[in-house]
Amino acid sequence: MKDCRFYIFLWLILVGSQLSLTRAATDEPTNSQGYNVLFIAIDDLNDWVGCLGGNPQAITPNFDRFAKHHAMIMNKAYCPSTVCGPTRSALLTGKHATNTGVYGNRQNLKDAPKANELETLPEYFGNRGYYTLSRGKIFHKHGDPNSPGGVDEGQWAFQEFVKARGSNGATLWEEKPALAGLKSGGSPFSWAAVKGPTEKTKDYSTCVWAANQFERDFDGKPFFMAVGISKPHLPWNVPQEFFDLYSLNEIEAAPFQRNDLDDIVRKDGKPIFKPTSRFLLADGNDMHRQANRAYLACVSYADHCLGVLFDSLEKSQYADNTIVMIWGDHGWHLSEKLHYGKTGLWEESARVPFLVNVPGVTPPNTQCDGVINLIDMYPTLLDLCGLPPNSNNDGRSFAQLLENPSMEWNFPTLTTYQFKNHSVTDGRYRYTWYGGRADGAEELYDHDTDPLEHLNLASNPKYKEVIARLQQHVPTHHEPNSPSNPHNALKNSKNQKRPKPK
Ligand SMILES: [Ca+2]
Ligand SMILES: [Ca+2]
Repeated sequence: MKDCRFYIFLWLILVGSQLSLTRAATDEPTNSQGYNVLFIAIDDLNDWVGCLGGNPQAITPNFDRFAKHHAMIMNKAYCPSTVCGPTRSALLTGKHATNTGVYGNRQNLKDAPKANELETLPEYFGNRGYYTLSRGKIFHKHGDPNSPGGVDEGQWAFQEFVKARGSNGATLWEEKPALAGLKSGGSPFSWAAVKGPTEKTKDYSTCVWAANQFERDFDGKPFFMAVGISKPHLPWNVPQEFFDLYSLNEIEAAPFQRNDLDDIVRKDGKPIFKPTSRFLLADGNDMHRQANRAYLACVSYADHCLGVLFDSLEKSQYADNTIVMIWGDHGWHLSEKLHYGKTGLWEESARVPFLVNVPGVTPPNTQCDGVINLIDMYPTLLDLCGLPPNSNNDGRSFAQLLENPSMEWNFPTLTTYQFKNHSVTDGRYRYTWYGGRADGAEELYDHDTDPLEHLNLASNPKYKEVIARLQQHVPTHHEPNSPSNPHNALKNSKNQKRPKPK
């Protein structure tokens, strides 16, 4: 009898714990019971953050403190695409580029017939009882004469949208490698110390705005707040104090192999890639250390701004019922693969920083090696907040993984760059297929023996089965490119009419 009571007692505990874990998934969200969501995007941040371990020189006390006291770090988080526009379009619509045709920065999801009617993540929350608000870059910006200022930055997706503003002050000094080689596109490869003051700069102002929101209420509703941080996106112009954190003489530049691209070849044996113009500028001018320091200065600046937000949240009424997801939109190379920037399908481009706090669920100061994708955030947040699943979502909820970070989690994930180029990783191997760029050329890397992806194993017959297994995750459907906005972002947008979707 005693045994029987014990088992009933045990059963009650188990049922109780199950109920508490799934409570959020069944209750209607309210401000007192359900979760709020703080969704923080950091533009072009890689893993050069203290607690993420990508560069031990990084000085990021606020990230580190947040991780120590509140966050789980997802070590194997990947982006759906390795450039701003398509990765954000995918994670916000919940659909991969292969299903929407939004493959590049010039393609506004609102012009894409397969994307323009999808309910985006903030809209989904806003249409189901949440108060939604935003400041800073969440959606990619496009020229648009039909919206205030001629800029479509996704303001339509939020109930309250505040344009990011700020002033950097005068430039104090600038190290600018000759920009002549960079006219073909992308942001200027330049960096400068600016006068500030830091308190007037854009990201700081954005974080003060966000910090102030924790002192208000939202008409009795839970909130979904999206905050976009713009650094470390180029140009690397931040106040002098952040450059001063790093001594140029002591900076160790990231390692790279000069012949690293030689084993990535077409079927005729010719190399697919060559060093980028930014790499040649930094290399030719012996400026790798300067470039590394400038990026680190921007990371420390972003960390400083986020500290304001973390402090305010910690002290607020929302500290214990707000899910925080902090993510970078794609990785960034600093000389690895003879490349400065994004757009690769290598680990340095595809892997993103990802910190998450789900109060009562994620244990703080922990790390998880389960493979996830930013496109999984949409279904995961619905799951955690008890909203109905969206059948249009391509991603998979990883809510279970947050409860149990060491569970079996075997879901290889996809990163795409432009039409028909894909990379799949299962956390150990990375398989890449250039169906669009180089007639089906391939790469395979084994991270157990080669974490920096130096040795391309794709032509080694020993790995035939590994390749066949990962190939199953390469999409077979490729939606054609959606219409391109001829104006990369904002220039002359007043004269442009957005083409009506067919
Ligand atoms: Ca970006
Ligand atoms: Ca190589």
